[in-house]
Amino acid sequence: MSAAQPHVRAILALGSNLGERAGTLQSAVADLVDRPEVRLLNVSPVVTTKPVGGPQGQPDFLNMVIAVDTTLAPLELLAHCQAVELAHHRTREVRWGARTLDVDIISYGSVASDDPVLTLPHPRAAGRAFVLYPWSLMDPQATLDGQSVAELAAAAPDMSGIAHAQDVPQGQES
Ligand code: A4P
Ligand code: MG
Repeated sequence: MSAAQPHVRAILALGSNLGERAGTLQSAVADLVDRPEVRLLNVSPVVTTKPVGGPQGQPDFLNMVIAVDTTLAPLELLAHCQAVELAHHRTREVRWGARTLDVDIISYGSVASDDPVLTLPHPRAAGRAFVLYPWSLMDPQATLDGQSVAELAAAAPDMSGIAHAQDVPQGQES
């Protein structure tokens, strides 16, 4: 019998700017934790964010983060996130283009990796309020590479483009 896999805490970031954004995020969270190796620990509020990079004129995103406890290895967790993206009809025609669902691994325990297939922590997370701000709302004490996530969010260039999604009236989402 093999030894039990270690439990690791991972932070996952979800984004959507096409279709039924809020419903997509909600069902993606359910799908991400719909297996025994992934347990939901915490969920951030959903925030509305201006697109960072990518083609001009793409719609605003809804973004959120979750914390999970997992026994999946890093690449297994990546494959699982990508399978959930696919299940939500994600296509990858344009880098940073509009997408129904993007799921990124922001951190996996304290693992550091510069492998382009899975870079940990996520190489662009430390400068992105669309990840950092919802993360800081979920966990005000959170740190990323030893730095306060709340302070990183406040300093991120896209912080001014962030609003609380609860401010968007129900049914007026596009
Ligand atoms: N990859 C490497 N490291 C990771 C990681 N830590 N987590 C590789 C997930 N994937 C990782 O990703 C491309 C490749 O990155 C994968 O094959 C994986 O092996 P992708 O999801 O296929 O493509 P992408 O998301 O278009 O590209 P990329 O570079 O991951 O984009 P980002 O950096 O995720 O940015 N603006 C707002 N407001 N909200 C957003 O959510 N998202 C992006 C995407 C840009 N602007 C945004 C938002
Ligand atoms: Mg991605």
